[in-house]
Amino acid sequence: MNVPVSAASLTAEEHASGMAAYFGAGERRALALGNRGPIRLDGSGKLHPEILAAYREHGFYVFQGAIGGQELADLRADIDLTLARAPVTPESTLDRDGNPALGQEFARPPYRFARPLSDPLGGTSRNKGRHPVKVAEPTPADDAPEWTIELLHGNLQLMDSCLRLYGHPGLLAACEAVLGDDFVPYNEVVFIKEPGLGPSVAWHQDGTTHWDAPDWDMDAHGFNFMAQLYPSTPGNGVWVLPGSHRLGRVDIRRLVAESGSEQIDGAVPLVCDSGDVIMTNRQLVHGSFANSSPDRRVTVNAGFFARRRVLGVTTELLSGEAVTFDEERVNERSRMISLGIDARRQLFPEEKSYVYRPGIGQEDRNRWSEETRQNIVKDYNLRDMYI
Ligand SMILES: O=C(O)CCC(=O)C(=O)O
Repeated sequence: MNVPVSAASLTAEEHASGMAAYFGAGERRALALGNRGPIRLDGSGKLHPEILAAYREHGFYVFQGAIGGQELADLRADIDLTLARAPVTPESTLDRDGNPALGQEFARPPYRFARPLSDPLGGTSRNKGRHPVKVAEPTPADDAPEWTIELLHGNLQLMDSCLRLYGHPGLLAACEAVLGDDFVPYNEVVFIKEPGLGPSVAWHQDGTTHWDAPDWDMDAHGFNFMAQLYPSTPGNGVWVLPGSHRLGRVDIRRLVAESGSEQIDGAVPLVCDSGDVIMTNRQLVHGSFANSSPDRRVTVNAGFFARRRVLGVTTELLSGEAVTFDEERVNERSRMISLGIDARRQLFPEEKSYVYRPGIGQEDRNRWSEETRQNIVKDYNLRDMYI
């Protein structure tokens, strides 16, 4: 059974069984692409050209084992603590133990809630209408909570382990290979898909600014690192249409119509193990289905852009607010990269740190300490950039 678009009143079990054949075929295609392996750098610290070539061809690359045992454990523990301290409902100021919830000290609320197994975006005008088609919303189990947390905003101020991961030398070398050595940040969020609860993120392409630029190219809207704290499976993971990052704006409505359902032909799931990090082009057609599977996914995202695609650019944020990314904003926001590198160096002094070119000579200003936690890290995400 193919799950039809906007299938009404499917149970979670019916949803899962209706997707099973598509999931199996997609996973086989994903594993045959040849775009996964450990981070490989040459003698001068540059990303191996074969990795870059595979990324450019398919629009994503799976860096296997990029996060080691203790680091992975620290990230999981920080996520669990952050979730334990969340408000119990979107309006509440108290956590599940009746204590003041985390996040009220930050200008931007860190928690985003959704109804279990819902599709909050598909077919709506939200996010500048970039999710044109609604996907199936299975009915959650009778004992499901009213709300599930689907997203955390501002990882670098919420969790020190995320700040240290942000300074990962191999990942930053990959970033440099794709975007140049003066790359700049986008944002940092965590996608959470609890089993039987996680909502979908309907098919979309992320970028909304440079599609018609005369110098548009496959890297015009940057990429996200997606660090997987648990295995990413066809049921809980992000799906992408390989190579679609090279096509310009894609007519997603047409793709769905031609495929006969939301099961877009040729798409593959970003399957991988815990501790793997996927570099995913933001121009890929991608999305994730309601998590009717028994498996949790927690993905720590950190996005990056080429500086020239951001500096001096006027655009609209997803909220519709107009913004210009002037030099002060770009430079101040980019200090988080140097801080992440320093935070990592303090915990792993034996590891060779990545050298971020725009931060050279600024090291003393960008030391990670309790002082910089207050005056640089706190509310850093008010300067998030978006194109
Ligand atoms: O992690 C997910 O489920 C969706 C991710 C996504 O759509 C994005 O990062 O743009």
